[in-house]
Amino acid sequence: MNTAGLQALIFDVDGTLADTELAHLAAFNEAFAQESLPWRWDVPLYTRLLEVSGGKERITYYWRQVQPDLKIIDNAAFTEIVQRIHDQKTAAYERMVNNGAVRLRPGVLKLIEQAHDEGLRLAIATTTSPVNISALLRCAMGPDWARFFVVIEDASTAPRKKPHPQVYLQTLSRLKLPAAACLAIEDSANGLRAAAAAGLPTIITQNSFTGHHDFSGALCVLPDLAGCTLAQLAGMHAAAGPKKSTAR
Ligand code: XBP
Ligand code: MG
Repeated sequence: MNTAGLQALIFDVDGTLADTELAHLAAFNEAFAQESLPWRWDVPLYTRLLEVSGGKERITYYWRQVQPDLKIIDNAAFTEIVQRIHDQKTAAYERMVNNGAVRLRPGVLKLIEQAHDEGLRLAIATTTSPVNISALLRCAMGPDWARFFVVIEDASTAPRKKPHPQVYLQTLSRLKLPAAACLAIEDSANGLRAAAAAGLPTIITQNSFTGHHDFSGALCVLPDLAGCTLAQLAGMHAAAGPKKSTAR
C-alpha cells in the first residue's frame, strides 16, 4: 500500500487506545476509600477534572479545590501522601484492567496490525504510567504486545504532562523522524494541543469524556477508528501537508 509520506503513527493511550477513564475513576475512588478520605468523584466532576492531565496532578488540583486554605508546611510530605494515594489508585486500576474491565476501542487493533504489517513505525505518547500501559495492552494484545511499538514515552519518561509537548517531542526524537512524517491519534484537547505544539498532524477520536472539547486544528474528528483504514489516514495526512512546531 502506498502510504505516501506517512512513516509513523503515534498513539495516545487513555481515551484513544481504550476507554479507560471510567476504570481510572473507579480506581481513584477506591484509593480515596482506602485512605479514609471523604472524596468521591462522580462522572460530571471527573469529566471536569480530566482537564488536568496526570493522576497525581489531578489529586493535587482537587485537594486544593476542596481545601483552599490548605497550607503545605512540608512539600516532601505532601508529595509523599499524593504519591501513596496514586500508587493505590494505580494498583486498583491494574487489577481492574487485568480482570477485563477495559477493552480496546473499535478499529484500534485492526489499525495497529495493518500499519505494522505495512511497515509503519508505531509509537505511544501518553501521560499515564508504564504499568497501566502494559496491563492494558497485555490483556488486549497478548504478552508480546510491545513488539508492535518501537517507541513508548509515558509518565516515567516525560514528567511534563500534556498539553506540554514534551512527550511528543521525545517520541519524535527517538523515532528520528520529522513531525511531518508522522500522524498523532488523540482523544482530548490537552492531547491535541501537545501534539500540535510538537508540529504533529493529529486526528481525534473523541469519547464520552471529551466530546465537548475544542478540537480546532485537528485533521479530523472521528467517533472512533472503526471503518477507518490506513489508506484513509495516509490520505488525510498527505492532504494536510507539513505543520509548524510551536515548541520552544
Ligand atoms: C490521560 C491522563 C491520565 C489518566 C490517568 O492520559 O491524563 O492521567 O487520566 O492516568 P493520556 P494516571 O495522555 O494517555 O490520555 O493516573 O496514570 O496519570
Ligand atoms: Mg487521552
